[in-house]
Amino acid sequence: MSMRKIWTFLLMASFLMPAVAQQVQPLPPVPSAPQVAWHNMEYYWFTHFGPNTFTDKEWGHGDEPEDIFNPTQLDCRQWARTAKAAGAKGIIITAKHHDGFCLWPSKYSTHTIRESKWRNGKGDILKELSQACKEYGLKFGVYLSPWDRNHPKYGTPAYNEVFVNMMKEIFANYGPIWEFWWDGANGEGPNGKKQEYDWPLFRKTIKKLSPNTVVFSDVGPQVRWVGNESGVAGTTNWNLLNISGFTAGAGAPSTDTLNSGNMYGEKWIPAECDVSIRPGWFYHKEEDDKVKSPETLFNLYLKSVGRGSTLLLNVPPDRRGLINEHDSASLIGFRKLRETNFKTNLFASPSAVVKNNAVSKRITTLTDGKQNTFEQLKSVTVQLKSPVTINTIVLQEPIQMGQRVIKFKIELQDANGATLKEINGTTIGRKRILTFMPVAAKKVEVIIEDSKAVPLISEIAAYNINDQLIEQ
Ligand code: FUL
Repeated sequence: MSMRKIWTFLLMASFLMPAVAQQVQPLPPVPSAPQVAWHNMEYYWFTHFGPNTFTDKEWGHGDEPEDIFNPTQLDCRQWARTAKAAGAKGIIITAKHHDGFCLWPSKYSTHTIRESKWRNGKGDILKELSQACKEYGLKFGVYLSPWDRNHPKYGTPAYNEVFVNMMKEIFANYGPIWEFWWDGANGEGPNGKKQEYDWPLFRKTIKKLSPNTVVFSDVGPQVRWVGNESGVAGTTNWNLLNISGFTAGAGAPSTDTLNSGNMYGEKWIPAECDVSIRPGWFYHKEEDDKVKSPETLFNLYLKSVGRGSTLLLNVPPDRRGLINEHDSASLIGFRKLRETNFKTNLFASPSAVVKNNAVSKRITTLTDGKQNTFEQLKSVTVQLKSPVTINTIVLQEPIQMGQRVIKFKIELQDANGATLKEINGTTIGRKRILTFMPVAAKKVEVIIEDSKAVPLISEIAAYNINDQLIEQ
């Protein structure tokens, strides 16, 4: 072959090669496989349950008599069934809140359900819920408060061992545990002392017991707090965080930093949005009429999952030990809103042609619904056969390759190429959902204006959701 022919061949080959950027190297830090799986869960439950449910408190003092805990019809299968029907992917239960009361018969405490009259001291909620989650195909997670207002050893080095032993007990008897939740709160114990938590020991313990569990605290190691309890991630949201010199609790980075992460953060520690369906974390009858509506929950979904985070929605069982009717009605409504409004990707329809502008080639990767197929591109154009009413655009990065996009722009144009709307954004991450007042667009262009490395996009989608769900 002559030199000229070789060049022609190479040039042809480069055009024919799939634009899927298989050769692109991941940009560290990247998420671990359990972290990718965690991101993909999107929405799951928190369940606050314990003596506070019966005393109407939010923070028990730790001196509540064990018999106060007495659900009349407890049924963890009803919780799991409701969570499943509501489209949640897992449940994290408060095995021990700040009052120290254990929802399992721990050997390392005398303030547990074993000491209560409930089921003659033979009940075990962690056992029942972990089994119910398995039955309904839900992931099971555990919240364990280091702060303990009951334990006599709290405030002494021996308490760190107690905490470690409790974790060992939980992993041994109720695993697999997909997420473990360390609350950073650190107040006074029964003797008026505060505890010096041995975080390195706690971390080492879980890593050894269950390396695939994702562990939450203000600073990870696998999942971080989003910096507020209202379920809202930053419009700029990096999955990266600098943690050197920081600890969970009072030693954590500022809430602003937790909310938006660090663009050049050293570790992949994404934000989780925790928020309650009610004003309080625990069930209080007087809040039955203050349960968040399906529309409010949908809006929270946009501000958490739609900003590259996950939604940890607290649904507290009532005094019967059941998910209350008020909550389940709202949760089913929330599911319906998600399903009906995100049913049809208008960019995937046969009437839309998606082109990577760099190679001017029609591509289907971006609308195949797969996070692991992606395109290397600076800009993409979607040409619609006839004008389509759009008020929502969804973008996704293949996060397994690292988070890259710093700034993007979307232009929606009419049949004459005139700009109808321009949307500017910063990060994309796992999923970015942008809503706006509807326009009838003929052409949509997404331009990646700045990125940390070669920009990669895995999915783009457009919807025309119910206008009333859009905040102005
Ligand atoms: C906080 C706790 O003090 C609240 O009671 C609740 O458990 C919330 C999720 O975390 O730190």
